[in-house]
Amino acid sequence: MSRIKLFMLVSMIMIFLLSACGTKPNGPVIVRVTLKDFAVESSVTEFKTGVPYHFIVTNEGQVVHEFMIMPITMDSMGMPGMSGMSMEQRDAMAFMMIPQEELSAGATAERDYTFTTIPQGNIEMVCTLAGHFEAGMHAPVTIK
Ligand SMILES: [Cu+2]
Repeated sequence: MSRIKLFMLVSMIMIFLLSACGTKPNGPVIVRVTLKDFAVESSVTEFKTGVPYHFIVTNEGQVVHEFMIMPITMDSMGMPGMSGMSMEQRDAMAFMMIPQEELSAGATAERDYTFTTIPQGNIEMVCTLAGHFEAGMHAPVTIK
């Protein structure tokens, strides 16, 4: 093999290896969530099971918030049926949560989460700190 051909072969292998490095598998889907006094807004509201999501949650409010994705059942008064529940019980129901310790005013917290099952019923992004849900901090999502 001539030097030129060897050089070309090596070059082609290098180019192949470099381009192979450039084609990374798709990363997680970015979900930007904004918490306000008192609302929850999300760039994604329709989720699919098996897809990795990267949640970037920012508290743009003046007070501390938390972030949870959980099933919500409303009672006959249109209030969330979790008034009798302890914080531990609510946490156990949640698919994912970012506690208030990480979401003081102005803070941003991040989590990776992949839905594995299609839940029954009404699923919402919520903040369940006292009075916040009732003030408007809940937004329905769908999981397919
Ligand atoms: Cu809140």
